[in-house]
Amino acid sequence: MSAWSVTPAAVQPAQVAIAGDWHGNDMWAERILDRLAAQGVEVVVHLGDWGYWLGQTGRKYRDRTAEILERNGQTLYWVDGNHEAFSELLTIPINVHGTRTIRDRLIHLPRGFRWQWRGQTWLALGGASSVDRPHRTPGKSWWADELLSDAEIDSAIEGGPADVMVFHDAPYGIPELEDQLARSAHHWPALELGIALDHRRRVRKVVDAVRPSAIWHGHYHYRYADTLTLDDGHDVRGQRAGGGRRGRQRVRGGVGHGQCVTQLQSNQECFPGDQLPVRREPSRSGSRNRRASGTASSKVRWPSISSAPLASRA
Ligand SMILES: [Mn+2]
Repeated sequence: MSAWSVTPAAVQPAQVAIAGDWHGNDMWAERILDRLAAQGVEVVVHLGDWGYWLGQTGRKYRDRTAEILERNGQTLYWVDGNHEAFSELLTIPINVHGTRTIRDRLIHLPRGFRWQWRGQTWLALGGASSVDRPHRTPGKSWWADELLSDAEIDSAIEGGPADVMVFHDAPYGIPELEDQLARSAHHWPALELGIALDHRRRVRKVVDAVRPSAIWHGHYHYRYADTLTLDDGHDVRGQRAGGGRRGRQRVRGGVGHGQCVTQLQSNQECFPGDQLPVRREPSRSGSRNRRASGTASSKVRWPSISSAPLASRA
């Protein structure tokens, strides 16, 4: 049995899986976690809409997930999505490490939580808007807390630069995603689309300030990889995680010594060789950056994960 911790920094995995949007489906959870276990993956970062629900349904899902994690020797760290029961989740106290222990091996990463994996700073930032809000009941299936607050955004920015960000929502301006959203816009009320757009712009504000090289997000149930170029030319590459009906999608990723290589895999589909480069600040990069570039054949074995990272290429 591997060690686990309520704080991801205490675990330094050679490989991590990134997943998203299980929506409380314990069959998806088990299938994905078992597959990852077979690949030796012990740490999963989940991008939200993991499925913290009210009542017995929610409790059973949490118990079941914890059982699988224990059996497999895995730990799951998750950021909140929009479909989580915030009225209950937020009452769980934050521990001294800054996380919430939902169950053993099942750890919630609050908005703005940061940690270090192998020299890279990761930043978690949950939240998103529900475009189907008119069909939901406040306090039972919808919570105003789903949206990032000004304070959360300010706090995330004040933390300074990060190398990798994990969101539930996506930053505004990723061309492939915005195109896809425009194609599906007719499904949703204009008011809700406006709120969603505003929320992506708020997430983008964080990305502009934090300048990660790579991001992963969930929420949209749309799988892609694209590059977001910030105003100053800084590139951010990313994809969303598998989810919804695509719950079996996995993306493998890992963090190596000063570099991060990911393989994105969906069933038999594979996006090989995607790289998460190290931070490109001149003061710290130097030889490490050069070594990182182009070494898809890392000595570290990269697992597959279910979401997509965005990594920048210089
Ligand atoms: Mn969502």
